[in-house]
Amino acid sequence: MKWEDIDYHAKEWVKEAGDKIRLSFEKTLNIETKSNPNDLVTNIDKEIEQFFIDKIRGVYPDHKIMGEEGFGDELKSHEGIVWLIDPIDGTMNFIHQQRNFAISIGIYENGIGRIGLIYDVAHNELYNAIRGKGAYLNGKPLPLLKETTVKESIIALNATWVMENHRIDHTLMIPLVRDARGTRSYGTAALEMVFVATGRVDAYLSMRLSPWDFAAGAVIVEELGGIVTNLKGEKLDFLSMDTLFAAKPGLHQQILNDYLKGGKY
Ligand code: 2AM
Ligand code: CA
Repeated sequence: MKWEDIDYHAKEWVKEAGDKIRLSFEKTLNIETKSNPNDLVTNIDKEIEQFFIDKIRGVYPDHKIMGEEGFGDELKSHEGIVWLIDPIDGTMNFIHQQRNFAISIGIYENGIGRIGLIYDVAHNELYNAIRGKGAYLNGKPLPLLKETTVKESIIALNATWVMENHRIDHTLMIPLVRDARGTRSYGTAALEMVFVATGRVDAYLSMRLSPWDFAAGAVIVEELGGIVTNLKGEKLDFLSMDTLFAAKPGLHQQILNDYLKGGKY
């Protein structure tokens, strides 16, 4: 019952937060930069994170919170129940497009993902999974993922990783892009994970993400039989930044063996 109760509250709060974000479209945003001129944050990112923290602390005072905007707790371990919150994933899209962004909430117990919620506010589409109980889009069950191969795949990745960059040897990415049926870039890790979960894309790769970007998506993708690791094929620890590689079964192994092996990530 415990997880159903937490899921019920989380869904109510996510929908309320979505209403607040939709109302903000009518107002002027206050935009600031963080680590670099393209790393953006708005007053809405901060307000929504604070909204979740107030709600969680009111009902679950013993739960811990890791939020992108830093209003949560300083976590050194995943002991107990931890909420990993990105109030707006895809902030640049939120600012420029008012779409292609999402609220992302993963709820973990002792490091194991129990609940994933990703709310595509602009489309009013709520994706959720409770570990072992299936994954859903607006309450409708999503089918399990089927195996596929690179040549039949659409792969989501950012074009910057195929250009010379200081994170990976970009020449490793070129054969993958060439052999795939197509590539796409959406600029929101949470929705790109949801696109893997729904089969709209077959794999998603990123060179640098934070736990709140992929915590919810990992629960949803894994619940449907997809595989989520870093680019080395290792388990994620959900405490530190890492690379990310989510894909359908079969395809995950093929890309790891035939394209990613030997790279430094
Ligand atoms: P954000 O919008 O919540 O910051 C864009 O390709 C994706 O990468 C988005 O999910 C974005 O999340 C994330 N992202 C952007 N800048 C980042 C950074 N400096 N560190 C980690 N993730 C980042
Ligand atoms: Ca964010």
